[in-house]
Amino acid sequence: MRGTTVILLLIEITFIAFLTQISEGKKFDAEIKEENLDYYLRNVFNFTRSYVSISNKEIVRSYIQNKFEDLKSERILTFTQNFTYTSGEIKDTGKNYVLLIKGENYGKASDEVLVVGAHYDSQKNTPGVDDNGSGMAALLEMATVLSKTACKNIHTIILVAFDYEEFGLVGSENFVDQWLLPEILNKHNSTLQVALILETIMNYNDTSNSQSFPPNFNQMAPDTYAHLTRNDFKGDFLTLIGRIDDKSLAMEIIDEYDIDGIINSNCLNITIPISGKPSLGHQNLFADFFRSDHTSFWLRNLNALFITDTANFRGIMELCYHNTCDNVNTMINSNNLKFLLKNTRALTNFVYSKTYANKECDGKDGSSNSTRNLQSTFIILLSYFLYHIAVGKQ
Ligand SMILES: *[C@@H]1O[C@H](CO)[C@@H](O)[C@H](O)[C@H]1NC(C)=O
Ligand SMILES: *[C@@H]1O[C@H](CO)[C@@H](O)[C@H](O)[C@H]1NC(C)=O
Ligand SMILES: *[C@@H]1O[C@H](CO)[C@@H](O)[C@H](O)[C@H]1NC(C)=O
Ligand SMILES: *[C@@H]1O[C@H](CO)[C@@H](O)[C@H](O)[C@H]1NC(C)=O
Ligand SMILES: *[C@@H]1O[C@H](CO)[C@@H](O)[C@H](O)[C@H]1NC(C)=O
Ligand SMILES: CC(=O)N[C@H]1CO[C@H](CO)[C@@H](O)[C@@H]1O
Ligand SMILES: CC(=O)N[C@H]1CO[C@H](CO)[C@@H](O)[C@@H]1O
Repeated sequence: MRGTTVILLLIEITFIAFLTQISEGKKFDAEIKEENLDYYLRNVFNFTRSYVSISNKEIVRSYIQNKFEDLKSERILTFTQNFTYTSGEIKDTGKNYVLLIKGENYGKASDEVLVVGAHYDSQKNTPGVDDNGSGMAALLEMATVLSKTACKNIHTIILVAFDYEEFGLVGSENFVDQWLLPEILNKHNSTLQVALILETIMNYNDTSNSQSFPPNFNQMAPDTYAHLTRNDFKGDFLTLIGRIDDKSLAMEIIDEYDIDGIINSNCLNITIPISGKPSLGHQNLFADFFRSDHTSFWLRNLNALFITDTANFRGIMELCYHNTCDNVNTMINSNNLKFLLKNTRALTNFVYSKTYANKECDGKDGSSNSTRNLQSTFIILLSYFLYHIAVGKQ
């Protein structure tokens, strides 16, 4: 009798522990919708937005600003960061748009801030649907679901739409030096976990040999090169490029990437053999790995990952990169939308897992808190009931 009782009790405890475990942590898979991403690409990031077409740029700016303003609340702040861009005779005011979701630790040294950034400007002659409308679409969708969830984050999340990436990474440099460091990290003594930089993230191509690579790539990233060889050089993966310091974070994103039923794509890490601040020599040697806003973080020894579909090294973008055909007709198709959807979900789930206390807010959203509690209560009652029947029988 003793033996059976103990075994039953153990089974019960394991069962409850298991249930608690699987329902821990929120996934935003249901809230992140393909149609929203599609909408942003078709209606917002569908035309040239560089300084030579300033009126278009203003349309996109006011769209982002309004979107962020709509999400504002007691715990969600918005900022517009203005900076001066000069180059030859061009003098323009650049604008970064920031949405800050305060964590419980906001303003304290224990805050481990997480940044997600994408640039909203485009090159001069391109509608820039993939470059980098896709990153912006993901950012806006992420902003919406993270702002609307009733789950309170412990650590602060900062989402930023950068200006002037296309002309020297000026927007992100200003963001880090004039805002992130003085106004947040140094002021509060808080730390940065990582900045995720969403570049071109929607071009999917599962045709053999659609993936190309920069010169000497097989020496620079032998693991990735071996994977490409095995995979027939298909352009069917998302790439996370980081330094040695960023690698463990990349591996955590790869864990989140395991979402079935959307599209058969992979997520690969490329680790550049650099630790700390990259030297000028490193920047020349690995030039292709320094082509976006993450560079502004690495140069200040802050963790960042460059997240990309590899842009001009894949399929149709070999032709369309920074060109007129990076447009709605070429870039928006079912596979690309599904790829963007999967990428957005995996990255949002990662952001959540790094900033939320999963135990406090679980289930699908805040409202299912009580449902979850009811479920647990029911399971505990059922267990006791079974236990007593078992004991009674002995
Ligand atoms: C972009 O979308 C807007 C809003 O739907 C539309 O008015 C405009 O014609 C589109 N522009 C291009 C170049 O397709
Ligand atoms: C940036 O400029 C806008 C006007 O374009 C202004 O409303 C805003 O207050 C400025 N932001 C800062 C921080 O100065
Ligand atoms: C930040 O840390 C420094 C050095 O440890 C300390 O002198 C300073 O008072 C701290 N500031 C805040 C706001 O906690
Ligand atoms: C895939 O890549 C191939 C080879 O580069 C290209 O010809 C084809 O158009 C691409 N397919 C799509 C759907 O972009
Ligand atoms: C969920 O329940 C916990 C504890 O009962 C509570 O502190 C928390 O605020 C609830 N979350 C939501 C979103 O209602
Ligand atoms: C991934 C990628 O190619 N991003 C591009 C965004 O735009 C800048 C400026 O033109 C390019 O240098 C980046 O390569
Ligand atoms: C493609 C690639 O480089 N993958 C590497 C990612 O990191 C893991 C863990 O260190 C390596 O085992 C992979 O080879």
